[in-house]
Amino acid sequence: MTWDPIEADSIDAIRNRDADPLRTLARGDTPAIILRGAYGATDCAGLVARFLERELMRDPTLPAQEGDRRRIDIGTSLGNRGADQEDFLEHAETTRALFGHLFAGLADPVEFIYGALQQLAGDGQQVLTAREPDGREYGPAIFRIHYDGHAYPPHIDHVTLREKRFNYAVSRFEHQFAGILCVQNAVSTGATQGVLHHCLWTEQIQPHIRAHTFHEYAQEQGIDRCQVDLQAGDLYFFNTRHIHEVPAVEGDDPRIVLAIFIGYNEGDSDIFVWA
Ligand SMILES: O=C(O)CCC(=O)C(=O)O
Ligand SMILES: [Fe+2]
Repeated sequence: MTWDPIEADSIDAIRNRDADPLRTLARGDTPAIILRGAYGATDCAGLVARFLERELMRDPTLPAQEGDRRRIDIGTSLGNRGADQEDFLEHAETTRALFGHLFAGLADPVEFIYGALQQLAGDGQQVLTAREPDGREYGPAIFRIHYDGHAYPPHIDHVTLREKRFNYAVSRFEHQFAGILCVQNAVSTGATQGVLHHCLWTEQIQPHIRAHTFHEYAQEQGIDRCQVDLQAGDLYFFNTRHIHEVPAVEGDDPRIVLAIFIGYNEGDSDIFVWA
């Protein structure tokens, strides 16, 4: 069976091809669901201008300084902040407050990404921001700004399998997905694009991840890969248990995405979203 993305320019077209695309993603039968050109290019440019205006990102046209970070986050990352749950939930509150006014005058990209996911899920499941039993919510989504030289080497994302965070409500989900809206891509050399490997993580794979030898392993094993070429306004979803990577950003245009993580169980009434 070939391993191809489910790709279209509307959710209806995606669901005509696959009536239950999130289940297909959970089962690993497709590398990605790709929605093309769904968020406006003008709004993408508007977001970048807004981040610069509010000094939420470093202006890439200014000379680089010693110690500049290669990745800037606008939002609250469970992966980075989850070690202290109190601090994480407090930080998430500031992100929600920021997102309450950051998009004024633009199409709300967080609402957009939640809406797309809800449409993919259909009526049987409700998409909502992840929350603890006491009702406190996680950060709803995160902008990530990646500058020249930033790369994600082959890895997975999973709250329990990788991060071993059993003290969060999202640990009940068997499957974790990511949703990535491309707000701006690096200059179009085509080099900086996400790659998904047709290989679900297991304990046996971990030594190759740790030793940075996954590429050799994948070649030996003849593992398929799927490169997802994105332009501003494209949105893709993938199962983060598939080994994946993003090669280094090249050039002065940072790669900017809006990212969410998604907790999914077949037949569960809720789909939880966080960052
Ligand atoms: O930016 C992407 O396309 C994927 C990023 C990623 O793998 C991650 O944030 O864990
Ligand atoms: Fe990832």
